[in-house]
Amino acid sequence: MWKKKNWRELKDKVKDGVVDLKERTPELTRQARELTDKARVVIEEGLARSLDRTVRLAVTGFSRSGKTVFTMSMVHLLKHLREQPELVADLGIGEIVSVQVETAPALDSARFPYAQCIADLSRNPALWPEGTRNVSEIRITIRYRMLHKFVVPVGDGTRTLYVDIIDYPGEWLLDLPLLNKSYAQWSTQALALMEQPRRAQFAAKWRTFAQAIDPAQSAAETEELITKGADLFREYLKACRAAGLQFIQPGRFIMPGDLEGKLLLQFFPLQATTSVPEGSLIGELERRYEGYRKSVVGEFYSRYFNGFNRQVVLVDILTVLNNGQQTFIDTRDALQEILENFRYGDSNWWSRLFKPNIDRVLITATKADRVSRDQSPLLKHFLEAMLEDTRDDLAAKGTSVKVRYNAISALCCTKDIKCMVAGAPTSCIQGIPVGEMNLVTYYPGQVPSRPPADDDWEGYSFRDFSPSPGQYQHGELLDHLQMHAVIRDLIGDKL
Ligand SMILES: Nc1nc2c(ncn2[C@@H]2O[C@H](COP(=O)(O)OP(=O)(O)OP(=O)(O)O)[C@@H](O)[C@H]2O)c(=O)[nH]1
Ligand SMILES: [Mg+2]
Repeated sequence: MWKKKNWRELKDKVKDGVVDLKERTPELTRQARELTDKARVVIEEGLARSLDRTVRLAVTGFSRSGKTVFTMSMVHLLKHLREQPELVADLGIGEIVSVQVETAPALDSARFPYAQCIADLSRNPALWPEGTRNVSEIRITIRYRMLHKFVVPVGDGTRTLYVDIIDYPGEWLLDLPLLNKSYAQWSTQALALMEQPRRAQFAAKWRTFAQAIDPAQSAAETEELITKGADLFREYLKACRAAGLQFIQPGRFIMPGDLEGKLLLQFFPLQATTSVPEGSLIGELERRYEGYRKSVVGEFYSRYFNGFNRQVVLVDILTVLNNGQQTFIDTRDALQEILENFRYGDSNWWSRLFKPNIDRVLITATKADRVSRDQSPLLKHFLEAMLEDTRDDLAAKGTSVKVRYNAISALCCTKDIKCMVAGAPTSCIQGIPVGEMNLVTYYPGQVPSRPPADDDWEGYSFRDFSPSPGQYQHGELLDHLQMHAVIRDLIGDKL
């Protein structure tokens, strides 16, 4: 950017004949235009925020819950708003002037790979997006005119709404609660978790290792010991993940992003038996944990997780049911812990500009197309029952927080079909299971409307499906379930 000094130097050079202003004119014009464009964007964004026309959406969900597919679907449906007149009418918009899918709001952050997701989907066979390994952002800018029945519009009546979405590896979500935990608190919780029946088997090696070390021993020459402990702890977390458990902290131990092999990821939980002496092993572990908490977790969350005003919580209920009761308890507890760490409540004019709160939360069961459409209400009821404590907590946090439940499919891979099961006409589904080539028709079983009783957890096996091959090659709209309701709930009131 040009500073006063640059202009002064240029003026002197022109005066001395060193620079021919005519030659420099195109470059100067370009720079002036760039500055004007930047100023316009800053003013427009500020205005949009003060007028409450910015949606910054927190897409909250564990690994494989469906965040990337949800983001792709949301971007796609907003990008093609004009082709969905019933949604436009529902939103009360008179006319869509333009919809732009823009580079990330912050210039130095990666852009969400929307085009790649659509290209993969258009292949034959179609591919799901890969698991997310790093953070990316996307902004959709919608310019529109309202239906003005009684009000005379200002100017040509064009308004702008910004929708910002951030995608990230689900594993990192569980680092959020670490922000409020000391090393001692985290160690106590991590060690208690290891005693749960499902986890104890995976933790055996690490525990044998931990029993043989003295937390008070000198930290000098313990590098090898710390590396070994951290590796064993990582192995334990990976085994938990492979078994479908979700309460996995620290998240970067299993999804390191660009921290692979860094010293910041070399620590493990330990409890002090006596007071911690200077220069002890446990003191060193605490120092590293604090480094991770502040410079990795703190940085990430202050950069990306501030300023949300809307939240969607995605839960893959069907996979939870497949994995059984321990996974259910684990997922529920992990979700509750995470939701405690977002900011909820009223957003007045001032807080909207500087410190927004989340005033709407949509809790959704994802991948509802893995069962027949008539089972969507059951998924919703299950989710309500699973998170009933959370709903009460949210209600206590801010009277104006609106919490809704829903069951969606961001991208439908099946269709409903009636078939005879045990002599009776039954709602079945038809689709291509992941890893297979041909369509199958099958009865997926019944989703319970509440978490089952202790001895009723076995026997669920809801299958995964692939998107229909080549279906989206010619720019067709993505097939979805209830995504219009999601859009209405999350942005409808901001237009
Ligand atoms: N049938 C069906 N499957 C879905 C849908 N959305 C996601 N899936 C499946 O769930 C998998 C995970 O979805 P993603 O969107 O990649 O999950 P994620 O939350 O981004 O996962 P991470 O990037 O690992 O955090 C996909 O590869 C699909 O197999 C859906 O609407 N319907
Ligand atoms: Mg993802």
